[in-house]
Amino acid sequence: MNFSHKAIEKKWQKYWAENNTFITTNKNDKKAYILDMFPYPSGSGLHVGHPRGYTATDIVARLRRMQGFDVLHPIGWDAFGLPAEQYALKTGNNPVDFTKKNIAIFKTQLQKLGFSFDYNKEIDTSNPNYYKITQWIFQKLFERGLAETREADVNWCPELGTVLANEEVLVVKGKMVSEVGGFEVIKRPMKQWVLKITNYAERLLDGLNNLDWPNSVKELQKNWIGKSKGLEIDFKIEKSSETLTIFTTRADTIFGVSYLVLAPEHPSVLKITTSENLQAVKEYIENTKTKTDIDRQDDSKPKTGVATGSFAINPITKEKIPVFIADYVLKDYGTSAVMAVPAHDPRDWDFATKYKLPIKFVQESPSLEKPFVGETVLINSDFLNNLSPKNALLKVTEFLISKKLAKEKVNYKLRDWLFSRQRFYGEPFPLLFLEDGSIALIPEDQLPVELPKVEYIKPSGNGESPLANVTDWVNIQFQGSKARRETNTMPQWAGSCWYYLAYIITTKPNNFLEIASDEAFELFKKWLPVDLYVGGQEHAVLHLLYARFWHQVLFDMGIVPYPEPFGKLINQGMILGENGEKMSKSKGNVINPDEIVESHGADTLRLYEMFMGPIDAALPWSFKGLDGSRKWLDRVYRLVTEKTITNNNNKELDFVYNETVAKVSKMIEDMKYNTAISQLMVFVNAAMKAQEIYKPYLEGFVKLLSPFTPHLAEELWEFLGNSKTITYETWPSWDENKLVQKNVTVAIQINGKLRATLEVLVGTTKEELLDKAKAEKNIYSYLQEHTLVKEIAVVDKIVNFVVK
Ligand code: ANZ
Repeated sequence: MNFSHKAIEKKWQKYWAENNTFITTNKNDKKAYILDMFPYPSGSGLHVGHPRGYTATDIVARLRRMQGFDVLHPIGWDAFGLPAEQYALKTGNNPVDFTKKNIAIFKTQLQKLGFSFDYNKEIDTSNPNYYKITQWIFQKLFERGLAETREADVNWCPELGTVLANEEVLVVKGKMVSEVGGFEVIKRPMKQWVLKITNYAERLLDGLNNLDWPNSVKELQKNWIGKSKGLEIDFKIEKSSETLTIFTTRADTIFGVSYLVLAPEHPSVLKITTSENLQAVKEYIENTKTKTDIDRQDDSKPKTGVATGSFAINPITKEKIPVFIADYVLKDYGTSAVMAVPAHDPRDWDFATKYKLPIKFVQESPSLEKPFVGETVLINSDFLNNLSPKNALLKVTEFLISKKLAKEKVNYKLRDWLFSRQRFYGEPFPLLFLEDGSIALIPEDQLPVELPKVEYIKPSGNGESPLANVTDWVNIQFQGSKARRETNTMPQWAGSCWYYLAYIITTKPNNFLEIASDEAFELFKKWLPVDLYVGGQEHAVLHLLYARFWHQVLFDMGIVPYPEPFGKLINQGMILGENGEKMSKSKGNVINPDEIVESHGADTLRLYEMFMGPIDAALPWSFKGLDGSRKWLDRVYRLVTEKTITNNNNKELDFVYNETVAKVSKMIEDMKYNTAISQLMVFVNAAMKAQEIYKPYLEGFVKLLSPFTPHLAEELWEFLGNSKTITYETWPSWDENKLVQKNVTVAIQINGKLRATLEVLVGTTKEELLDKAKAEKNIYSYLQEHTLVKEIAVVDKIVNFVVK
């Protein structure tokens, strides 16, 4: 008989909820903090990609409980966000209600999948109790000088009268236009909050060394931080008091410099531009405003620029070289000034060939027709000749520094974090702008600063947040003076920067201990760092870097005891459509998990997604595979409920059982779930063939199965005569001795008379013994000549054929 997944799943979900089965315990020395990247509760609900990561963590959480660990396995909602706001703007609704509805749908979906989350720890980043602490942390960042307002460039669309996020801007023919309407978008400075994450660049880099993360993610963070060691070298401008400081990592090429080039935004540009060149320079500067940095760095596009009319003096060769401006030099990197060496830098080569500037090779090069980037020795470089680039760099660095013409400099690609959004649906900033221009923090006992409860939100129309419309919220009296609130809100990243800490101090849903209390500190000491963190690769830099940054600040404040939040990280691979393409509504290849839970059951979905292949690989969905998983579970059900169970071990399954326990235990540790399931299948095949099954082996098998398909496992556990949940049963152990496969001699008899012997592995099954015996030369011919009436096999002992 097959089992009814609907009945079983409903029964056990109810049991778990009523018995609070997965409540976080605090009674063991060993702990496991198993964390999923919490979802954004979007209107479209859960997709089949979610359960892949969630099942992967659930398996470890369930294993750890059975191993006697205290387990923290929580879930919550990354609930502020643009889609809810956009939906609200479109429909004239309030995003708060919409988000609540979505959360309810998501939660039901998760519960139907049988994840062992402790729902007492449920959090919602848009809950005022939650963002009270987000705001408190922001105030601490402010007090520590890590948050400040700055004129920062935003994407301003004059036609729409609003600021746009980068994601809302397209680049068409090298110009920025709004995604909506295709109107021109320019960069415009606006007062914004920035968080000084760059102060932590070195520590964010350093900390990576001790993390058990995929190398690809570490590399992405390293590149994002982008540490670069080089020199700042001063070049004097001819007939002027101006000096231009450039940043270079290749000071060894200084004999090959043929011009200097500044970003159009460099502050000295207009000071050094001659009157003849002023017009062209100004036009070029205007034109640059419509370009994105990505565009400026696109090396497939021809380089452009204009001369300033001024000349600089090479501090070593004393040569006179022209000074240009060009948009391939970025304003926010280094000193936004570059010494150009066309022979050995492809960008400078393109520029120099276009504008017919001299090209001087200073390294031995295979061709003079293209730039050379390599390790050959220096030439045409006076005291650097014949040195390797590395040694030349050491020598010229020493020389320039001793002459006070340069200083060593480390630059980072990492930029400070733009922390303002012109949005309604985010955390309000907990501060006020006073009349005298100063900033006052809202006193701690008056937090949170709640979002105003408005019926519906409308855009402000002037580039500010819709909150600017709510004038009686914005303009208030504060300590006898007129004050204005910040109308921008925090970005969605804010709430996810500390949610893994929130779970630890959650006393009941959306209720928290004071984050800076002794009690909280003790709990942080117990639970941190997160032992396993699973989520999508798309968070490799932003979320994972921002959260590490906040964590390091909280560490400096003595609020958390360890410097890094996430010990081990795994990125689950994407589930593609059956056709191998990314699932998307427009392609019509989206699989709805609710339907699968209906038709095949949650256990089947869980098992199938874990059996698909390695957890970090992108793999296509297959209904055939799904059916196969269900069929196997039916087989498991029959095995446990229909086979004869015995309390005497006839040793038949000794080897395969112990092998299965050993392998599955190890494979779960390594998150090799697909091979773990294969091994469970090996056991089932062997057990199906056995005459009867030793009960402890069957129970052990059900335990091994339970992290993967918990509902069915509970049902079978109960069938085997147990009255309590399997959740806290002891994980099976194995007997090393039984893993050594020993040979035994098995006698083969015909009509009771010894005719041959067989050397076989201990535990060789009856079927195999019979097959092997029949293939023995003597026996084979004997059986050919007679009629077989009966065959008997006893494992490890004897085979007897009765013939006529
Ligand atoms: C001379 C030179 C010769 C350079 C050569 C490279 C090769 P990273 O590793 O990224 O730090 N550079 C400096 N500031 C820049 C800016 N604001 N925008 C665009 N390019 C800039 O690279 C540093 C190199 O990038 C610097 O070294 C400089 O060009 C350029 F054969 O100086 B180099």
